[in-house]
Amino acid sequence: MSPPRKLIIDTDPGVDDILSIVLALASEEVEIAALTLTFGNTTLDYALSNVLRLGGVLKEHLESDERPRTQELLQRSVGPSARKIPVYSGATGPLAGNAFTASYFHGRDGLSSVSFLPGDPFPEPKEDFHPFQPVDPSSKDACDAILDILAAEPPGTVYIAAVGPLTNLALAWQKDPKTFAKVGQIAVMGGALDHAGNTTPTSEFNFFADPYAAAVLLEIPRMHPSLNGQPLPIHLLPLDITHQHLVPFSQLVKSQSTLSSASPLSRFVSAFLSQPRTVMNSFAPPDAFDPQLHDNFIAHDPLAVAYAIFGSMPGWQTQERVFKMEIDGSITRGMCVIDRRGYHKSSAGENQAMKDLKQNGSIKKPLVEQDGDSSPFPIKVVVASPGSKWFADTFLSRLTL
Ligand SMILES: [Ca+2]
Repeated sequence: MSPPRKLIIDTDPGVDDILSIVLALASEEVEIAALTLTFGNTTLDYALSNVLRLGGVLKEHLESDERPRTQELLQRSVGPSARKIPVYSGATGPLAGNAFTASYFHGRDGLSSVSFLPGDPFPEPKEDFHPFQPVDPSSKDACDAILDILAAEPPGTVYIAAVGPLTNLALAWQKDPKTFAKVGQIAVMGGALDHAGNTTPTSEFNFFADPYAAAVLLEIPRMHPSLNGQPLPIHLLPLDITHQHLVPFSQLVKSQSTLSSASPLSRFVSAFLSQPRTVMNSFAPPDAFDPQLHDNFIAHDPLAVAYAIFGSMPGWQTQERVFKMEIDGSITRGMCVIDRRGYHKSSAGENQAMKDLKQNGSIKKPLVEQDGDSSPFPIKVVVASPGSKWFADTFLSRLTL
């Protein structure tokens, strides 16, 4: 087997983030080069605390769970001789505009308030943070960590799974586009193209949280001098594909009667999925709750990380799409605006009213202006996976709950 691919996970943990980190830790196909943290589902301090809590749980899980499968999957990345994974803190808010979190869905701490449970059953480890090593942001922050890793490795070898707002990545691109362009692939969980939003009627959370950063990365002009005519290798996984990848909550969450005999990781996951499960269940029509239809975890971030791990497997398909980011619309912030009029070039369909608006200064995007030709690259969008059953089976078998 070839050596594991280096993977940076840029993340705002967050319940589905934590599950996606476990998936990567249990996958010998990749080596997590770093976790880079951003605001998003929660604030940055809770994001870091949640990762450290996961570290404590995984250490206990590996020590107490004697199943060969657990040892086989986790010893390499979590065991005592494993290299510690550096955790860098990054953006505390978007490139511009107001900061929002998703506490309504993920809880006050981003993990269904597990930090506030009586007796603190999943504490931050006091010492020996296996498998994670937090780095003081005053010595190196997430943006510089991303650039340093890319600078140190051969071009095209480092992949990034971006499962939070894109702020850290946009800052890294703006700071040093030439180094950033060495990235092998960026699997981005974000956006909604032909699917409804999940935060507003039009917008998915990560793009809503920092539409400016999304615009910076997704609207890079094709003639940017650092790109040598090639697009950044962004592969977008919007809600259109993540909503096709569900895992029944009953497979992730232990019932009350089996909880006491469950593994440490299973108890942790059961605790932090409580709020998202309640919220998801509440979306069902009051008189027609059907567990098969309504009691499912939507695996947004785990699917993006699965793509970073297994993306060369047969069954994945991509399609190029062209769209523009709405950055500050009063009701459409973070929307992926697709020209559905059938024109081939985004500018070809502009009418005189749009041109007048641009000329008189009513339309301006100072934060996303880039050098070079203004027409953006089409974005590669993931439209099919090896199957929702393949995904759920793989995900569950690697979680070792
Ligand atoms: Ca996330």
